[in-house]
Amino acid sequence: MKYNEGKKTSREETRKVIHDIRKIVHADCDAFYASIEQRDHPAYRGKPVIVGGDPEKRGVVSTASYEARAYGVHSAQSAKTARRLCPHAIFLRPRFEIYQAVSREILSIYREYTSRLEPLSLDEAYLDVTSNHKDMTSATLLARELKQRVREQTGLTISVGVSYCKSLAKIASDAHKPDGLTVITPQQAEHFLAALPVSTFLGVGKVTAAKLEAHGLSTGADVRQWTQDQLYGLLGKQGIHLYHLVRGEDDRPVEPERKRKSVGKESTLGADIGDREAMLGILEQLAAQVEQRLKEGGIAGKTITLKITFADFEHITRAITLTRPIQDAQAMRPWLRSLLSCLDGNTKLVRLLGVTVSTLGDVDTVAQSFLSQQLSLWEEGNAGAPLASR
Ligand code: TTP
Ligand code: MG
Repeated sequence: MKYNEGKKTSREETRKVIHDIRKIVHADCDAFYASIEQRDHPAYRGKPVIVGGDPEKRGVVSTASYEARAYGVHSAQSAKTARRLCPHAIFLRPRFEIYQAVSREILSIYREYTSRLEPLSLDEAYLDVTSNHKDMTSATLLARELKQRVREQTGLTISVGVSYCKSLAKIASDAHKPDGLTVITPQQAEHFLAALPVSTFLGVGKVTAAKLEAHGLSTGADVRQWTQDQLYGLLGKQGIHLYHLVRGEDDRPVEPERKRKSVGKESTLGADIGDREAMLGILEQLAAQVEQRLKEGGIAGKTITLKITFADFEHITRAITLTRPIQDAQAMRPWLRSLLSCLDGNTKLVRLLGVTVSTLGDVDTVAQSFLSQQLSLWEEGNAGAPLASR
């Protein structure tokens, strides 16, 4: 008997099954930097707040509170224009470290629900909650709970979209900002997509939108009138993507962050240094930050790379691959000390240091492979071997 005989599984059928089973959430913080500033400075609440560069020095707006947006202020606008539009706004420089810390806090709330989590930026992420750690069958209730948890723990509001694919979940989270919760079911998708302007669709920037509009295609419904061949003729491969997107067909999986290849942290030192112990102290701080990010991602790595940039901007990297993956900064310490010995006999001052961990694996997988006696898989490394230059 031939494989699949009598059981045709076309691409269309596969898609339909995916529609039926996937539950994708897209979560996006509202006016992220500005909301954090309003949270931390009660006097700014309810007022127009603009976070970004200096209006006197050709600065650019990073973001604006919704109160400032009412005056036409928006991201990527020149700060000077923003000040003209809203002269009484409170202008603030960004505090990136605070925003990063809040982002980590929010991601760890999301991680309580699913490990299939794909952060897109500091304030935006996809979650595949088809199956989830809380065994919740309603993605809508899950989304409501997420919003509540984020608000209680961080004092911020998020807008959440729920659907069966990434592009619709993202469109949904944008539909009722701020503090929105929008669900688009497979049945509602066609109606929802029909009314959308073409510029809403993934990959349609200003140039493509202008091309489409020149042919009378301004909405999803208009684009649906065209065949694949016609759209291909106009936009090439992108036309094929658009053909599927306007039909709500998007199979892209949520790519968990553990698929990343490395986790690293580097720091340009306040002053160039030559003292080995001082360097080790800085490397330990960097390793602690790497440890935190590895732990957040539930990953560990076998290769440790040290990066050094000298005062004359020459830079070198030295790496070592261990037999087992590690996650703890403390465990990295002796290896970092050993890697630093590449400086023996070198008198040049150092201006930048970095630590990267790569050859990553899932901590669960690592644990399981130990349990199932498959240690040999991890024994291919060359711990103790001469340092490899890269
Ligand atoms: P966004 O999510 O695009 O914007 P936002 O969170 O400020 O507002 P909302 O989602 O409610 O529309 O970006 C997240 C943060 O990224 C934003 O707070 C500041 C930063 N950012 C920039 O620095 N420059 C930019 O051009 C954009 C778009 C964002
Ligand atoms: Mg946002």
